[in-house]
Amino acid sequence: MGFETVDVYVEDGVGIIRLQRPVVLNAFNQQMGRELYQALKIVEKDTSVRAVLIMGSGRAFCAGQDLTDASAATAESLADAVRERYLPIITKMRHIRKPIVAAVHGAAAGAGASLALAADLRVASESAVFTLAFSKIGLVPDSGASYFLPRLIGVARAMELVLTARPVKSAEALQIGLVNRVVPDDQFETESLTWAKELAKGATKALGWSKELIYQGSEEDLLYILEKEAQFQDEAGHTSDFREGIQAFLEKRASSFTGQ
Ligand code: T3D
Repeated sequence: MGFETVDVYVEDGVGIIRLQRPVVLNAFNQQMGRELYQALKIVEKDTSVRAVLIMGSGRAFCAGQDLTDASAATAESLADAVRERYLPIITKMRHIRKPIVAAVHGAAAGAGASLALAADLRVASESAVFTLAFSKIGLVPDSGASYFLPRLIGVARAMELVLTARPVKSAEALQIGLVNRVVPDDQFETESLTWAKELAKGATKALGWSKELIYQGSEEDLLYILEKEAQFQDEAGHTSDFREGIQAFLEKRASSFTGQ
């Protein structure tokens, strides 16, 4: 695809988005923010894409805001930068009805950590390090970090990581629920892609609705969610993947889902 700071391509049903500013550990400048958002729109619309994998290039996932860009910013422009650059990306990730995996190797710092937190699932390489780096430069968590972090790891842990900006290695990240899986460095790319490809073979519509239910389930009241579950179950019950799932069960074989 014709982007400079982000690669986007499809492999076996997986829309792979790779951040491409390795010299600065894939730190976000304006262009990368814009191009990442466009890449997300592409994988959302492409019906051949049934799962999304976001990863970095070079030796890191993403070092957050490009601090050479931010140095001249005023408080007012920081507000604009956060609203205009990060808000569309984070909300788009939340609303894409396909599973999104963040594959984190090396550093995930500041808004780079937030980007990983906004994904539905996280796989980390053994040497990955997460840093809620905001307070180190006198800023507050943004790009959804203050929303995602306490929901994933609890308020006390989130508070510590934000107030101290202590780097968290992948073993601890797994133990506290910051990531779902940790894989050896030399298998990182293969394992991440394999997981995304497995997700891409799922009953895509049901997975998309499930994603929405799980997120709303952590925010809305029970009655609202019971009704929403009923509505989505009705829609899921009309998909060919549901018919295939039942047929496969009856025939004692693995399902072959098409995403329809
Ligand atoms: O303006 C707004 O929109 C406000 C929003 C802010 C949201 C945020 O994300 S705030 C947090 C910003 N990020 C950081 O504070 C992290 C800064 N980076 C680091 O602390 C370290 O680089 C790491 C811990 C991530 C990795 O350390 P290390 O030792 O592995 O690598 P390094 O040598 O520090 O970095 C390699 C190069 O990348 C280096 O350039 P050089 O010396 O080789 O020319 C370094 O300057 C550059 N780099 C790393 N992070 C950034 C960066 N350049 C620009 N911006 C960065 N964030």
